[in-house]
Amino acid sequence: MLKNLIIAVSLAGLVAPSAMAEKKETAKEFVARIQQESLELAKELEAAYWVRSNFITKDTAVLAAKAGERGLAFEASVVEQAKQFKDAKTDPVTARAIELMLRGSAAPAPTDPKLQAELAQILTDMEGQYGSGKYCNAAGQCRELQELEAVLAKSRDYDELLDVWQGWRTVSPAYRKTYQRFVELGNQGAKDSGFNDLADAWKSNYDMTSEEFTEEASRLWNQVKPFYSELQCHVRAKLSEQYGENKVPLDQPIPAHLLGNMWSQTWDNLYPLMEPHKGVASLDVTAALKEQGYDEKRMVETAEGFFTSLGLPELPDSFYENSLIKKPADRNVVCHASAWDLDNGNDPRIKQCVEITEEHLSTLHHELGHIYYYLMYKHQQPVFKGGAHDGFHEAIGDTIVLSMTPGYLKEKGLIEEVVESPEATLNKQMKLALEKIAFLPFGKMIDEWRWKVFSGEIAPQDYNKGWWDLRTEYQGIQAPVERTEKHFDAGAKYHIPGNTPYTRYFLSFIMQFQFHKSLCEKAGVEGPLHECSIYGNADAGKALGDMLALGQSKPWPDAMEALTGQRQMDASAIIDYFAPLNAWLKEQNKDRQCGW
Ligand code: X8Z
Ligand code: ZN
Repeated sequence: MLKNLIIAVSLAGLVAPSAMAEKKETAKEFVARIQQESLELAKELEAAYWVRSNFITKDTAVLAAKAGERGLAFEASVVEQAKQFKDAKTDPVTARAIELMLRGSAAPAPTDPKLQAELAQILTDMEGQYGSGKYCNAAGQCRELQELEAVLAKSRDYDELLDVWQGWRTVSPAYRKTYQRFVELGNQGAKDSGFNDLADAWKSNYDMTSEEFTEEASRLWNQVKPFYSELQCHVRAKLSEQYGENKVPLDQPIPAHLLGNMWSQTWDNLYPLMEPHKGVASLDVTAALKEQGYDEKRMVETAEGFFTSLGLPELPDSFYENSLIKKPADRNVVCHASAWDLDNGNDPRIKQCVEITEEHLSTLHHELGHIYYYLMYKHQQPVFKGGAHDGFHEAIGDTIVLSMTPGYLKEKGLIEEVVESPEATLNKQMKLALEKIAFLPFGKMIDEWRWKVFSGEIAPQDYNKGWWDLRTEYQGIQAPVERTEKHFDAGAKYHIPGNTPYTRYFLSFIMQFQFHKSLCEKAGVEGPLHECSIYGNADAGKALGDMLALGQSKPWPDAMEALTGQRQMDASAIIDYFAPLNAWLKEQNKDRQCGW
């Protein structure tokens, strides 16, 4: 999350007048100087942001905004300087470093110092408002996001769900205007850094042109769309049985509050309603974690244990000392899980308000995926510290989770028995598809919305309409009650006020199946992919570690090739993985009218 800001900032450097005055600096000297300066600045920024996210108060807002301002000033100055080396004749490593310095960050710095200050302030405020958001209902009961999410996950009471769904969306209208200003400032920063707009800047991070990237993302979406439509059709039919056809009509998009998740982004909480073969091979890991008295630390250690089983290093002691893994009772923190690369790779940390559930265990693996990337590219120079692209960074931990098969869970004592039968396979696939396939259109549409907002195609007065149009187009869902331009429903999702680009997750969800497939091949595991676990396999661990160690020193197709032998992102691995479920869904849907 913050990683990007830090990396963006760590690429930045103050103009050093002494270095400029005398003989002209070479490109290589320039890169070395900037990286040195960036390490100094990074220390200050990391400290300010970490403390801010751990204690949301008026005072930490001052510190974080000030630090952010310094970061943006730094970044603007580096971009300005790096431009003169853009086409310099130099060695390939230096050329790559310069190219990376000229890429767009999540919020590129405007050159005007006043605007830098305003942008830093806005980003701090929006994230703080999200992080401290609460919904108090008519009875005066106030709840935070995680409590509201728990209701969405468990309740099947239409009205209770609706209350909570609407309730969380009372927080975001407060920063709708702020977001509008952010768009102006972000676009200004993008223009000052040499891009058409902020969308163009975001799309500059993939070793291809912006246009090519837009095409590439659409191509991948079109690969998976037919499968998603089958899943949506089946889930709608089941929800219609549950809530009645008047509440869930069979020819309309699904009401968004019934999908078990605050943003309808993953639907695995609906598994009990969707289980194809009732009672076959229980997969209730949450119950086992609770029964066995897991606490937050043991949850983290369990995740670490998977990585070390692959021959990757143990986490440093400082990781456990400095991370935040338990929600503090008495203060506001940004609970949205994140991984941080502090002190130049020497003090990695996570921040997650861990709950003892299977979902949180998966998220912990996700976060440790980021941490292991940090550890493995620690030796790289700062400018090369980053994922091959941001989707790679997001995919590592999730790839590991794909190896948490019933066989693995049994070994860990988290399920009682491994049942091998076509029925058991379908159950397992349904549960995973409700997470992984349901997510794909959501992963795609978030930035579809932002790209249009940044380009002006969605005007400020249409933010909410534009949002729901895309929600319906991509996901086949709809708002359960009338929404107006007083609302700001996009802003109810962390990554909007947190300003984290989102296409990375869409790409990650596709690539993690490619990675899983290749790692299973390296591990020499035979049989279907959905039964493969690389747990304990050093060959797979070595292949993974080698790719991570590249950081972003090479264009991403090189990293992809190193691990998978392919130079492209490709959805055939995810489609093949789910072949049994896909066939079953088609059969279930054969007499239904699918589509919305
Ligand atoms: O934000 C995250 C991670 C941190 S990078 C917890 N994820 C996305 C989300 O929660 O919306 C992971 C999957 C999608
Ligand atoms: Zn992540």
